[in-house]
Amino acid sequence: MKKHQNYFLLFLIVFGIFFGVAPVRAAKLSALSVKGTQLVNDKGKPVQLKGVSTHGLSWFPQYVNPKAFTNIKKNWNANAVRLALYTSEYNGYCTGDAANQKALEERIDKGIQYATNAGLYVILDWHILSDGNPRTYEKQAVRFFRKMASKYKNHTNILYEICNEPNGGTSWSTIKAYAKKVIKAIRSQDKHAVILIGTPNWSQDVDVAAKSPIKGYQNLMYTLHFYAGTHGADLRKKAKTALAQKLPLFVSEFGISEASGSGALNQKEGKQWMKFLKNNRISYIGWNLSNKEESSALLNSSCTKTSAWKNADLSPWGKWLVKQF
Ligand code: IDC
Repeated sequence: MKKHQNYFLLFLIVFGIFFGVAPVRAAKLSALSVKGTQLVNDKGKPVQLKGVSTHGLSWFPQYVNPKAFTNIKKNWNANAVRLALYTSEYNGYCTGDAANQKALEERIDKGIQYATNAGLYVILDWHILSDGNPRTYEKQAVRFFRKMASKYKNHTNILYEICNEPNGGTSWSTIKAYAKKVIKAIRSQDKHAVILIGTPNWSQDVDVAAKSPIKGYQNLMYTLHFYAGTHGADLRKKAKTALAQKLPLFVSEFGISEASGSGALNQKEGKQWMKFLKNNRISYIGWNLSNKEESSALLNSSCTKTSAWKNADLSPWGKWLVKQF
């Protein structure tokens, strides 16, 4: 080989290292697990996830983009994003046609990719709501989560939330029967990922779940949802009861508006909740990343930007939440 060819080869190698092997990609996040009631990293240190939830992926797809997710991490200082996949409402995963289902899965794939590149944990949320009983679409859930867990078993940054908010009087034993099937499907592919389980009465009755938690699996947590405009000390009491019984809690959705997603913000009650979450190092995810005209939207309804938000683009709730991160 001639000398100038050697130099050229050397140039290629150095160029390759700088631009190919080491692109601007976030380091792999620590795998999470559950120790007692606490979420911990791979060194056993407590971890508190803090982040935002998308609105329904069918409703507001525009916010699933790389710059938005980088903004969440870098400008807002959050470390997690929740992808809300409605099952029933508004082109839901289980009520829309096959093309809609495919589009939603592609959006999830992109969302996971963008979150991973941004260095965020990502919660894949099976957002049951008007379909109050998770068993309504149990078969679809089992198939969906098995597929996702198989695809993403090598990711260390994914948490599976298997039923947003059971309601309509669905009992804890019914939810448990559902959860066992879905957990089994996930564990057939991924032995470790943290799984979040919804609780009765719109994920409020954690005290009921605490009396009879799911046995035989590691890394399970139970969800507690609150809206400070509606829920206060009474609901915190349920949470305290559950913690005292060693039930691991995760606040995968909350707001300080009323539970309707609208109405006045209650910042005072919101502060009480944040104190409680901080003291107990409970992870929390704020609802919702959109500019919908409702007080639980994080962006002003006049803001049409889908990333690079200035403080003035945030709604009063958005400003409040970002200060907590
Ligand atoms: C609300 C949205 C609203 C949408 C509605 C659909 O904010 O724009 O029209 O869902 O039915 C929840 C649910 C969450 C709700 C939210 C506010 O998980 O889907 O979002 N909320 O009502 N539980 C308690 C409150």
